[in-house]
Amino acid sequence: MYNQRIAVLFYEIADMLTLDKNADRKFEVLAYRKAAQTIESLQEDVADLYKKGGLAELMELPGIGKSTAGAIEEFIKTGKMAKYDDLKKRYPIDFTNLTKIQGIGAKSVFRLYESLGVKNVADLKKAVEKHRIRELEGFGAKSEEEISKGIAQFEASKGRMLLGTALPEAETIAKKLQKSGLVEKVIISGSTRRMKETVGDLDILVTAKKSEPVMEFFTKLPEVERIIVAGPTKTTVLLGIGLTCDVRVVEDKSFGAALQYFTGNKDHNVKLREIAIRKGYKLNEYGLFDRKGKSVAGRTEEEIYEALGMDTMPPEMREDHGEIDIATAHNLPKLVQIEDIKGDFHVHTNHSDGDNTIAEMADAARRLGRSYIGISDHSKSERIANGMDDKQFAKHLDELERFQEKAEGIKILKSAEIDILKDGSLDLSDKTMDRMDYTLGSIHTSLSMGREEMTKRIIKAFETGYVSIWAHPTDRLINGRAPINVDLEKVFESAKDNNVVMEIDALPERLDLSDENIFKARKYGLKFSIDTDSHSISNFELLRYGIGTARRGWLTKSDVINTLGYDQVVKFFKK
Ligand code: DGT
Ligand code: CA
Ligand code: CA
Ligand code: ZN
Repeated sequence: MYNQRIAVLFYEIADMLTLDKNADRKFEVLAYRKAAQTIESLQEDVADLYKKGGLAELMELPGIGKSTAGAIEEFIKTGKMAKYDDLKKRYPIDFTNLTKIQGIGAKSVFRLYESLGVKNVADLKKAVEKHRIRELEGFGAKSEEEISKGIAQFEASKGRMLLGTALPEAETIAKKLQKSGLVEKVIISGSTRRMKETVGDLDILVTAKKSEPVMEFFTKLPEVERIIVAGPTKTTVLLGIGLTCDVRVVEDKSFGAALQYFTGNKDHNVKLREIAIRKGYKLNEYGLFDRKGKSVAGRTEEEIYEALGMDTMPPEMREDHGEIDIATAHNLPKLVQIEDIKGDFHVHTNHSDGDNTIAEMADAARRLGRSYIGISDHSKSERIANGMDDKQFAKHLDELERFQEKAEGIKILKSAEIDILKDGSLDLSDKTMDRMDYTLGSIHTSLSMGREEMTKRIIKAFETGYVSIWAHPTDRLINGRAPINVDLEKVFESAKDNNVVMEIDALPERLDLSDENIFKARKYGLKFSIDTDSHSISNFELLRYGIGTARRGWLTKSDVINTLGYDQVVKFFKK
């Protein structure tokens, strides 16, 4: 899939354009950034769209204009983008990685380049170590420290890619293998199948009569940058998106065993193997064997788990968090599924920082089978997101009410994403909030506040009684920004007392609450909402990442309020 590679180039073009001091290229910068966002969140391969309808089809996408569509076409046809190459010659800087470091934006990259010659993360690290950054105007010791922390975080996360990038790529490759006619079964295993928020490498399993032609076909795919190890049963390549991918060809009679082996995380597998040994078996990726070496199971995963005396747990649970015990007791929970979801509580429109109108968002949600959405545009403190004040909200809510009356096939709930201010108060008046069906409370500013103060701030907001859902709770960005420092246990307790629902924001870079935190929050008996935080019509598709995360936290249908019908939801929030 080309999407991620194109998005990265567009982001860099935008960054490089900001550095052009001879001309005002603000609009061009915006155009490339917008286009990058669109391509990045697109679930369909842009090459497929292009094949379908050429440039015109590309220009149908939100934020894609003539020049960005042209650049996409050029990249699909030639694997190059002249505009990028030209700019790169002028600015030989590793923007992609430098801007991943917390505290560093495009502007500071340029300043660091001009004044200290910093071209990449290694240069930056040296500059920090020599304390060169604190001497720079506008930086100071504090930002040097922050950058130093950012570098450490960057290094710790290196090499792991967002599930939202890895999964569509894996699916594209799996689909192409399937279509080749050279394979029988194809399945994505490993952490991707477990829906882990980041993925170290892709693991694809296939069954085939002959393995050589499969590997030949696989290594020649346009997604592949170079071969790392080519073997008849296992081939490893580096993909153009910067992730490695293993393809293994297995025999049909071992398919289940291989799938089990390459799905469960290591600890889950180790435990399972111990249980097999206790039962007098041997378990490996080829099957489950008795003492004489005779195969007892192997064709399917279910066969293997059953022979070991347990039910088969969903892949998302296979992390050795106690799932083996409850599967043995035949007590597995029935996890929430995407089909259970009836609505979305976190949706932005062009009334704040979304791309689309209320009607367009409602229509897109309806087409995906949602029966209601809550429109939750930003409050005034979010100036960069065009947040609205009380007066503007009064008009906005009027408009939502008018829309509510005429909307067909979908119900609209009135809401807002309201900033929880530094002191724990909320960014809109009670009168404005009283008109809403429910509210989202979010932290967007003063993120580096100390633990105690932050905990108090959030609890104070909950105690106003005006926060229905705590949106993207820890405000982390995976591989980008650390979570806020907060005593979650205390906050969960307060949420329980004040009937605050915990959000699972489905955006792949957020997935917040995380699987781990959901696991903790669940023990307080809290309710959850799985929301897409959609800023454009294509974002609704990202729901599956929120579902995967919820399932990794073992949530069931009754834990999740989006599984309620519209009438039940209205009743729920009235309480
Ligand atoms: P990743 O790639 O770091 O995101 O995580 P995984 O879980 O995909 O790990 P990976 O690719 O190293 O291995 C794929 C699967 O193979 C993994 O889910 C569990 C299994 N596996 C890997 N190493 C071992 C091992 O040493 N023993 C056992 N029993 N299983 C292993
Ligand atoms: Ca893997
Ligand atoms: Ca692997
Ligand atoms: Zn937000």
